Amino acid sequence: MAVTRGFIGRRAAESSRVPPGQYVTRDFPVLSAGPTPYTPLDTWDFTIRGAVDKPVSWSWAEFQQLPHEKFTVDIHCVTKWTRLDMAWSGVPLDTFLDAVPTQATYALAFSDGGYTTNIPLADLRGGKAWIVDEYDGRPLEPEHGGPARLLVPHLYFWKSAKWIRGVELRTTDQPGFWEMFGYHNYGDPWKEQRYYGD
Ligand SMILES: Nc1nc2c(c(=O)[nH]1)N[C@H]1C(S)=C(S)[C@@H](COP(=O)(O)O)O[C@H]1N2
Ligand SMILES: [Mo]
Repeated sequence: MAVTRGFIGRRAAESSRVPPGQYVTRDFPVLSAGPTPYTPLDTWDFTIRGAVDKPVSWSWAEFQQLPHEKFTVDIHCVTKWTRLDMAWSGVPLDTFLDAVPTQATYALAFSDGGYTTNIPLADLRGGKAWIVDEYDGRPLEPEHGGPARLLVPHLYFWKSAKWIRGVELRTTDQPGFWEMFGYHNYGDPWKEQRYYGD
């Protein structure tokens, strides 16, 4: 029964990667709170602002020239789907944050269309978060946040702001869009921090 054992072994290995209350899907659902914005690349920029001496922006061309990392991670959505081994390419947030001295400890990501989400600044540092512009070897599709989205795979997927345009650095925490509507302020999938009070 070597075949069965191998099959069960792979399933067991996979299930240890699936947080409580989640199921594995092979789909890539689209979840957007509003219409998909289409911002021309020649007007796109990415800005670090807020608790900084001076805001700093990168144009699309400048962003393209920054060293990109290819990486594969599991994604966990609060609506309970988990997708394993998603392959992305993007620029680590460290690249931007290292260029902008700050006393801030909180961040509020902001997007075209008005979506926001708050994340402790420490969770954007240390190679744990990226601005991604490629999924599965192709430019990120507009429905999934193209031209570029935030990716914070260790938190529920609502923290990965699509159509991102920048990060506001803050000395006080400011709840974002879903956080104001009752989602958990932090959103750790391994602790099932889905909603306020979890
Ligand atoms: N700008 C923006 N980013 C967003 C959202 C949104 O509505 N607008 N939805 C969030 C939620 S709730 C989820 S689950 C994921 C969904 O990403 P996907 O549509 O690529 O699957 O994006 C997150 N980022
Ligand atoms: Mo979501």
